[in-house]
Amino acid sequence: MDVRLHPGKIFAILLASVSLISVGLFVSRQWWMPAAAARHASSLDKLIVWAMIDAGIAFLLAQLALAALVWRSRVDTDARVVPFTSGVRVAVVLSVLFISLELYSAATLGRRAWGSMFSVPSTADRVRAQVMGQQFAFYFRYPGRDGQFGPIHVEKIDASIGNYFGLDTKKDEASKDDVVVAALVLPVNQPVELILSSQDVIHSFYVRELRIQQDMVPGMQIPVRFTPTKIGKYEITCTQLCGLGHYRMRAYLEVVSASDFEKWIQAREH
Ligand SMILES: [Cu+2]
Repeated sequence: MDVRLHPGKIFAILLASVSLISVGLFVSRQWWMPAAAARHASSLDKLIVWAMIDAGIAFLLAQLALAALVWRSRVDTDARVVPFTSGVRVAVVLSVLFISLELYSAATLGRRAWGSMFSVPSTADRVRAQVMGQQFAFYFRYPGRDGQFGPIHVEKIDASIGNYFGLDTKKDEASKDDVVVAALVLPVNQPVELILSSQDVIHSFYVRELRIQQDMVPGMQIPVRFTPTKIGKYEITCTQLCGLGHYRMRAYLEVVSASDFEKWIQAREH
């Protein structure tokens, strides 16, 4: 008996194994996102899981069908190619149905996830901070005891003296107690509002655990509202290719207890 495998059969086995293993890595969560740490994250995760299941099934079916066809194929010199004309209409109708169903469910789930992030009202009880992006760092400003952000004077922005927000602390009463820092600290389980801007080019504010990724655009003040739910230290990275130093543009978000946050902010307000 000839036990040698035809190269086509080896290819079919390889294709099926690689497909099954790569889907298995996602199903077993070997390749997965870090645990979520914000209230809106569950609706976003649901959307991602749904998209992964949907794409995973389609991927697996297509790859296994291909592997099965390759397995069965023979090298026949006198084989004729048989066109599959009668199947075209069925294939088109099924594709249109499948894609419509996909778009409909993605839009329904997506609308909910989008709403949980961007249709959140700006309430007065939110902890507020401004985030300024510049090549290649993030800076954060809290309004201080008066709850007011002092005005930004663009001509006064000067990183060399640490005036990242262009504040005039001599003239502007509201600027005097503003707290400007290089790390973001937030209290757990309290609604937060961050206002994102940029000094130079487009940057992006990305925290994996918060499931938040928002561009920071020069000339715009973009609000991001969320509630952190887990104490911990999370990396903030710039995910918009913004120049030669893009790779080192990052900062840290520390989510702490309400009392630790009070202590931290009081030590800096003056
Ligand atoms: Cu950047």
